[in-house]
Amino acid sequence: NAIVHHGSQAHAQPGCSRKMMKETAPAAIHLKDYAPPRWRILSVDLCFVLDPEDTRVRSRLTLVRNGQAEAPLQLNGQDLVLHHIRLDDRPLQPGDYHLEGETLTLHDLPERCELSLETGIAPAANTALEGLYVSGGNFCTQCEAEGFRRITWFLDRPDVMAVYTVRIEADKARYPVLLSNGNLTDSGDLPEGRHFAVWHDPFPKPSYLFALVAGDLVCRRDGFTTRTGREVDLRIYVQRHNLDKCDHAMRSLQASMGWDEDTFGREYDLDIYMIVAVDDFNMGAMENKGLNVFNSKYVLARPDTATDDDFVAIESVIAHEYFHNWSGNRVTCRDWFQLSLKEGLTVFRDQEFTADQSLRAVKRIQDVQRLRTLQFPEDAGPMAHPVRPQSYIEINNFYTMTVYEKGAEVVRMIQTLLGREGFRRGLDLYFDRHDGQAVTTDDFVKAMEDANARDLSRFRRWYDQAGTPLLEATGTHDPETATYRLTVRQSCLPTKGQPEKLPLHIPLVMALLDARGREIPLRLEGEDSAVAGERTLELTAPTHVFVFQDVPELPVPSLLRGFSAPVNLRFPYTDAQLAFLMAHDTDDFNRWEAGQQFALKVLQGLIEAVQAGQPLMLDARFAQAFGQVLANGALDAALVAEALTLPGEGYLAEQMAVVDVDAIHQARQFLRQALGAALGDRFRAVYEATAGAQGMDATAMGRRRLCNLCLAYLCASGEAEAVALARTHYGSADNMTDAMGALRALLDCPGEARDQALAHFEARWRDDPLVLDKWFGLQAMDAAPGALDRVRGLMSHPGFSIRNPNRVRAVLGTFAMANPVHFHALDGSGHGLITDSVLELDALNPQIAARLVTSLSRWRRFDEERQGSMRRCLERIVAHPGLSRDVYEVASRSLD
Ligand code: 0A1
Ligand code: ZN
Repeated sequence: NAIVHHGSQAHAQPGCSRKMMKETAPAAIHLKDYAPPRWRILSVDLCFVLDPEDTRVRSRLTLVRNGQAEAPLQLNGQDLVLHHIRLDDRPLQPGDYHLEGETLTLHDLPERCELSLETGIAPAANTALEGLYVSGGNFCTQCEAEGFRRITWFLDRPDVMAVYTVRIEADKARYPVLLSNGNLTDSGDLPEGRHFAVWHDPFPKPSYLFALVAGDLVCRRDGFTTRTGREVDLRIYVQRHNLDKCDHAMRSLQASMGWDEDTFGREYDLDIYMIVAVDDFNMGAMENKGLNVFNSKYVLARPDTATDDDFVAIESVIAHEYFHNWSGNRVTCRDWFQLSLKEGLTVFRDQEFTADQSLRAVKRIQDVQRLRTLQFPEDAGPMAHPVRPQSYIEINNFYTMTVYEKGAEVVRMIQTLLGREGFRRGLDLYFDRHDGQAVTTDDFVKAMEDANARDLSRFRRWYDQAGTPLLEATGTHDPETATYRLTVRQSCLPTKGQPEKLPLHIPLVMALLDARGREIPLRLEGEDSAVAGERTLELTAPTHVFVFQDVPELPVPSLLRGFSAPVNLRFPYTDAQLAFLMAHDTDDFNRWEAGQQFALKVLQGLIEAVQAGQPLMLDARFAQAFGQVLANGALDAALVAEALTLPGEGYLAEQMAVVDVDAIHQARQFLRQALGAALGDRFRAVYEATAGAQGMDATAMGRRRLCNLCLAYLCASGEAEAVALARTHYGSADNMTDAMGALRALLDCPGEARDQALAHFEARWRDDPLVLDKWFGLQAMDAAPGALDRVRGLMSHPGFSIRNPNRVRAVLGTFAMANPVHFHALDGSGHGLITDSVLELDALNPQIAARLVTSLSRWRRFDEERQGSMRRCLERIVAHPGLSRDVYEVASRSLD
């Protein structure tokens, strides 16, 4: 790196911190204000001289003007100390540039020039975990969305793409491994026990994909031969004591690479692919080109330390980051409003991958549960925003369920409308047309249209309209004419800033079932011949009437099969029809859904009974339908387990006008206990039949899931025998899934068995932070009295640290999101604990603090007392001096 220093004249100026000045509310950024960059950066040479307290970053940028001659160059920077600056060969003095707040401005530059900078940063003091920071004594980076500006001055926006060459210098003993994106081109020793490495990434990329890692790491190596015969070197870097927990991640990576070739024709493009696991990470993982950085939770797994769900989650996150190499890196986002361009598409891709590795229907059920319990509430609350938001204050707040999960649903609907082949054609055209570009969601839809000669103009509204649409369907049968009239009406409640909602283009996959559960061939009025099986109705208007011909008797409609659109569906099914669909629907997803809707009706009745002080009774027809599923040996165990899982308390809360956390909890606990008692023998029999499954394949995982579910129902019944069984289950568990299954079941059974198991678990795993998180989480969600003290106790456990995002999520996140009865305690103590923690955390890590605030944002959904308590907490947060933009945005939006 050829930057010349001008020694003692260094003019150090700390950049403005991102904390707000008290009187200025931070400004929002709007999509409508997007303008192309006025400068481009062709190449970047970086040199890092690493030191935890004072790292020096020298950069040389090759700049070219892009447009108007007068336009100044304005670089972004945050918390940087500027030591030197040179333009071409000329050192600049403070009068030659303008440094204000987070912008460095230079006027009157030539068309093309080289700008050299030296900045100083303090990675060890970086608790926000954005930019360059230290985790476990090692250096790592996180640059998405706007972390690169915490490393050096730059045009830190995704539509500025440059070729990077990175030199890293560090102490060799402390940091033997030096990594960055692309290929290693040089390395060697330096005086005084230091060494260096030079990495070059030939693919132009936005700064958010930059990565650097330096530390004392070991790697698990393997390879992959691409379909064109290129050998790719695969490496997973971890701390030495974790080397025996990388096999599953490596296999997942290889499977992902093969799947993307087979399914979408996408081949990897560099000679090396590296993954680094770090313990302190705000999100799940990051797709930096050729050098993914992962939260260690999504890498490390051994059957005795990770549950089956962990194994599946690791496989899916590894796949997600790998798939980003095309959907995100080769074709990236023009601006951050387009975030779903890469995230919605990549989530869709990873969902499909997981569906192909296991049981498709089970994967679909789990994805829909996730969407309903996390995205629907977001879309119905004060943080509601379209898949493509119109404005934001802090982009980090928009890595949301809406951008990710609803965004994936939007992509899935395109596939449903175009068919798999049509979708593949569209995707091929998209990658072909936009390779190496930074584009918009419109460009994506356009490629889909062009490759299929289809008009998706009304469909585009999915990107711009917030809120979950409601479909209200009714059916009438006319025996005289043998016709069935299906009427479907769509609507959507207003959301903030969008009082009027326009009709959307919605694919409604459906079938009509006869009395024996067979699909009736479908012929609509005006059509010549009937088509067997299901079909996709396209809704584009507020109301549609579909008249099906040759329907001799009243059918049972199976609607929204496979959850073909992210909507709420209402159809006036009778209990008998729901029981029929539970047993006979030919669509696996809808068979599950019928059970959920039946359970929902039953639970709603119980909630009303609790509220009215009436005795609670088990619905016999529901118990019978439930028992039949349990007895159905033809079904896959994983599917049975899904069918026997009652809707969660959060989903139930969504269905109520005023949320009553206590009544919901009591009703659901009653139903679990009553089912456990009524069907005890069957649960016991299925428990015995599924116990002891070996291996990590989908079948074994399904059996363990069902086995542990049976155990939980048996324990819910409260019988002493069941508690003994759970104790044995825990004692003999040779894998984490069964150990956790037993603990979870015992959680409902206060007593010695439970206390002993929890204590044993803590003693066994206190030195493994990822495993200890499970123990933290279990107790944080415990609904037994005294939760607040328990949570405080967990926060003073030696394994807890408020600086580590995983620990915060395990204790505080779980308490706020999965312990409604105590989080919403009437005395406001739960709200208060979270509020205190938010403020403490905000000074350290604004991103994580802001996530926690969302638990308070839907205060209007509760009774007056709880509303008051939550609102006062939000007001206390907003009034707090020195608040971050992140927390300010969530808290203030929640209040207005
Ligand atoms: N792009 C990553 C997620 C991610 C986003 C932001 C981060 O820091 C603010 C970190 C990771 C993904 O989708 O996997
Ligand atoms: Zn992603």
